[in-house]
Amino acid sequence: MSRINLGDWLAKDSEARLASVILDVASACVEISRLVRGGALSGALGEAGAVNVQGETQKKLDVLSNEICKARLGANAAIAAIASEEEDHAVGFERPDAPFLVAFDPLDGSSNIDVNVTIGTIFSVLPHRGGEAGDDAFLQPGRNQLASGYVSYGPQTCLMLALGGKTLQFTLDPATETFILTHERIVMPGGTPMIGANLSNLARWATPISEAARACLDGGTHNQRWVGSMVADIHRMLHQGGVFLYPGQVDKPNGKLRLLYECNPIALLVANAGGASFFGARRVLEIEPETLHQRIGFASGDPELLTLLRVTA
Ligand code: AHM
Ligand code: MG
Repeated sequence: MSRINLGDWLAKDSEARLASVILDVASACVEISRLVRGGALSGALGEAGAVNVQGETQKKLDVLSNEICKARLGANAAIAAIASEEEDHAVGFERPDAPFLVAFDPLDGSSNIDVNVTIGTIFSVLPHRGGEAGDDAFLQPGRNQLASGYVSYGPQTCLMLALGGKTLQFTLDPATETFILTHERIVMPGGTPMIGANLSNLARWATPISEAARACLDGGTHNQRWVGSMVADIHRMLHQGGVFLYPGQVDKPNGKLRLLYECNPIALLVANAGGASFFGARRVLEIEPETLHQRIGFASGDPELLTLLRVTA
């Protein structure tokens, strides 16, 4: 089998500077994957002793992953600024003419770090229109994304990439630490009766969706899966179908997940694979963001199952 690595694949038909951004994200993720693989031996487990802007206790791996991404992307002259779940504000690099902004969650699924369960890095590449690249520069709808994706650190380390209307998968070859193309086009299978959701929240979801989900699950027609790392739950869904739900709830009307660096990048991957993503009646990729760390309720996946679950009602 002939093997195509990420660099060669991007060199074929991507703009060179955008390709360099994706390659730098990928190489930051290779570095993070080494820490993840080493676990306690890397000294990367446990709490960092700090709290981020969202009021969440940071793990050591959250902080280390953020530093790795920031250093790697800050060295790329095509990037004007980055925004991270772990930074209060956008971090600009004083390059007003650089064409790209990158928003990321350096380590998604933090609650799974210390228990050896799949975690990931999520990223979104946006255009930079010139001038100062502060928080406001990132407040663009997800449809503007030039590329997005995630790397999941699981039994295999996989890069899912949304680019040029397609969702592709690359798998990290542990021997050479290069990402090799393994799935040229991901298409979500339809008709899978699978709901990915934290059902301990179901009683607090809005009525139409909670009733519809309860009917599916109590009726025995649908199955439920929940890893608790969005990258892992989405990875299952992209390959096997179904839906992923983290909707708004009575006590959290805007849900938990962040629009700019969690939901938008996933929504583009899912759209390219034939799915759809909503926050209530709004299509996620059309939402005009108001703040950098804005949260939204998120329902994503097989359009028919989303309709059955009345996510837009
Ligand atoms: P994080 O970025 O702090 O890790 O939070 C996001 C994660 C998602 O990966 C996952 O879908 C969700 O939080 C799980 O939340 P819960 O623990 O409420 O099930
Ligand atoms: Mg996250």
